[in-house]
Amino acid sequence: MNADAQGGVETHCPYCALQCGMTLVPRGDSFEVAARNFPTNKGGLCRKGWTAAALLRAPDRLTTPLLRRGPDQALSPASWEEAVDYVATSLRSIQRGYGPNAVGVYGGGGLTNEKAYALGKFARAVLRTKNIDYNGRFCMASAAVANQRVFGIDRGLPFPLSDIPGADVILLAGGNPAETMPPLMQYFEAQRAAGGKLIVADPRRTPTAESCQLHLQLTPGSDGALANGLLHIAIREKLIDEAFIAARTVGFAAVQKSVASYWPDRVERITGVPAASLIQAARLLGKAKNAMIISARGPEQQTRGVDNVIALTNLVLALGQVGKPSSGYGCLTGQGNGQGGREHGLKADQLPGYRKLSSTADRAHVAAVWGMDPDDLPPPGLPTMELFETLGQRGGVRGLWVMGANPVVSAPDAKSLEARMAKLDLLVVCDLFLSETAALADVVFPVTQWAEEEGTTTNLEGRVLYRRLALAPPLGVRSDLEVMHLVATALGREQYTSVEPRAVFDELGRASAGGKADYSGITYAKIQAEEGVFWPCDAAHPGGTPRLFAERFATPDGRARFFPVEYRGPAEQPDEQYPLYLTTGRIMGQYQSGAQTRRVEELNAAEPVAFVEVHPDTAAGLRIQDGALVHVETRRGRATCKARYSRAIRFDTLFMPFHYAGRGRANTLTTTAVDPVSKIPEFKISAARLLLANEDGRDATTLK
Ligand SMILES: Nc1nc2c(c(=O)[nH]1)N[C@H]1C(S)=C(S)[C@@H](COP(=O)(O)OP(=O)(O)OC[C@H]3O[C@@H](n4cnc5c(=O)[nH]c(N)nc54)[C@H](O)[C@@H]3O)O[C@H]1N2
Ligand SMILES: Nc1nc2c(c(=O)[nH]1)N[C@H]1C(S)=C(S)[C@@H](COP(=O)(O)OP(=O)(O)OC[C@H]3O[C@@H](n4cnc5c(=O)[nH]c(N)nc54)[C@H](O)[C@@H]3O)O[C@H]1N2
Ligand code: SF4
Ligand SMILES: [Mo]
Repeated sequence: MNADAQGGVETHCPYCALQCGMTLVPRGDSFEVAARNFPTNKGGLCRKGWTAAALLRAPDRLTTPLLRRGPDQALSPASWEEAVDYVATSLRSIQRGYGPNAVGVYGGGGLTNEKAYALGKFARAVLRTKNIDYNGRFCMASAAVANQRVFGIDRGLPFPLSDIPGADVILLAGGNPAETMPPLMQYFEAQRAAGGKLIVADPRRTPTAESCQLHLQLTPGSDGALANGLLHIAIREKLIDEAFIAARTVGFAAVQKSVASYWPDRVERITGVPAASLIQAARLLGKAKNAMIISARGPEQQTRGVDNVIALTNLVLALGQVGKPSSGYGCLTGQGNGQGGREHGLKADQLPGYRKLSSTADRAHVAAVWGMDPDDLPPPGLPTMELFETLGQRGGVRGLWVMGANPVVSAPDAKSLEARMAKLDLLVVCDLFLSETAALADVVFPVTQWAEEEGTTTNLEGRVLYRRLALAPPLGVRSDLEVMHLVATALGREQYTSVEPRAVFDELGRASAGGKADYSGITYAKIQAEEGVFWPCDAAHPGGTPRLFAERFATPDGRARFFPVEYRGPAEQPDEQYPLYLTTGRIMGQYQSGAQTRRVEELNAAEPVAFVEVHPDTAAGLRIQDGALVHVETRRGRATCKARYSRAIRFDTLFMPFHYAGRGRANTLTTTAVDPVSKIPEFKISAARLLLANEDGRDATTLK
């Protein structure tokens, strides 16, 4: 065990992208979480962080591989040898019969950089398949594309959190950090204390919106119109920064033309936000000395996700609010290592260091580090939703390897996904628990978790952090790195794997050297000494890069790009049959698919079951009482849960958290429509109807 002088192990939370510093203090045969004064969370943790040690002693932790020995048989314990052998034989037979791309890999943004890098290499060098993607596709993909197009580089926040309090005005579009990243709120509180103003755009008056000075309660899916409308007003009122536009950007003329038709009355009609509020918001932003725009999943998880973010970057660029302290556009990355995961090879089109699979030079660089012929590297693969479409289909993926995700709960139209998964020849899941996805698998490998291994994560600021090994894993459990090594060995390609996180990190440094996300100057020791290192960090910039874009953008000519964006509504609009908007998202007490937090007693006691948030006036019209059992229906299917009254939501909108499985699963309802470029699904908007569950006699009174 690695313990510091106080008898505790300094590490980071296993959950979200804030990656709060915490100390694990031994207590009996387990640990207790203690606060730690790390520069990001400054001693703060949310309820999930405080209770995270419960994960380490969860009673139903998997400790032996599980194998389904026949199609109609249940999963039952197997030895590591038998399970590895089964997987290798099955992978070989699938690839022999249907080609290398008939095996797919689906990773997770919770995996450390080391594991994410190793998984990308496992897919491309060991399995030689092009088909690898990850759950960040559901999360960060729209902002990632927009950031790359506009600024030439995708780092969630191009500035440190410590920049937030210095901003005079911040527009937070579709984020609810008071529930999703509570310790982050101290930065907004400091901003307010310094006289700053916060504007929140959200269809719900969330706890975050409660703390703001101006709440724009927009119609779901209308973000593009809102941002265009604000720019229209800023131009009309001469609040834009002509000098900045001329010196540091290209393409403004076309954008100016395109927003000409977004006059306030029209935008009020589209967004439902009063014209006076639009004008107030534009003036606040336009007159601020320093202004910031931050987005989260609200505008991003839409079929216009990329356009929505670009409309926001158009606004921030036109105001000249980029490239100086306490200004700029940033996106709040979600998962613990959502940032690092997409940098180091989990994405269908990317190699480590943000290199591109489509670039000959990039392929040559990475192939040299991996010791293979660049021609043997597969081409870019299918993004998640396209990959999921092909599962078990003719010419599609017949064997799927899932590491660090639970798509049966978290993917849209989850019932259809389950049906396709059942047609696979092989489903392998590596997890800590028998998640809903693992329960469908042919083989489940039990793996180590955060505090049982060392490794790095990259937080929402692009700060690379070190997680220490705190305790030995339960007997029978292996690390993700070991699992990949065992299977690679059985396939005769063990040379492409390593079980040692430090060795993997060193190699990642070499593979990323010279790339956009350059980690070559980062070591575990340096991270510990400096409380995290901001990438890019190479020999020439040993101190890392806390703030990007001071002198130039990462585009070839150093200028940021404007792109005209036309508002188009969501893929599915409410109609007579399905008259309400259904939006989905998060609540404080559960994390993601709930695979982890539903196993933490204290969290589950606080938020045990699924619910749908509905305005009491809307509910009254449907004769639905607060707490009644209701059906929420969309064109995909039906979920059953409790109605929860809330005056904080629009009359025309329902909200469901997506953390629950079974009958209350929100993703039974969501649409598979995706953004044409980022391929993110439209989790934030489906057309839905609400009805009392006992009206049709098909309901039950118990909820799963
Ligand atoms: N407690 C908890 N915290 C988490 C997580 C968790 O599961 N639980 N997950 C982590 C992860 S991976 C992520 S990605 C982050 C996500 O963090 P957030 O983005 O803050 O969370 P969400 O609840 O998905 O969505 C934010 C808000 O978008 C609003 N919204 C819905 N539709 C629209 C729309 O059309 N336009 C706009 N502007 N807003 C809209 C919702 O009402 C919601 O309040 O949270 C991280 N932190
Ligand atoms: N309707 C709706 N759906 C959504 C969203 C939404 O807003 N609305 N948001 C989307 C977003 S932003 C995200 S990020 C996704 C998240 O969706 P998922 O990634 O599917 O959700 P998680 O619960 O984080 O799944 C992680 C799994 O990995 C396991 N695990 C944890 N640590 C490790 C490890 O070190 N190794 C391995 N092998 N396994 C590990 C956990 O036990 C868990 O089963 O959901 C998306 N789905
Ligand atoms: S905010 Fe995120 S990182 Fe911090 S304690 Fe909560 S879940 Fe963990
Ligand atoms: Mo996410």
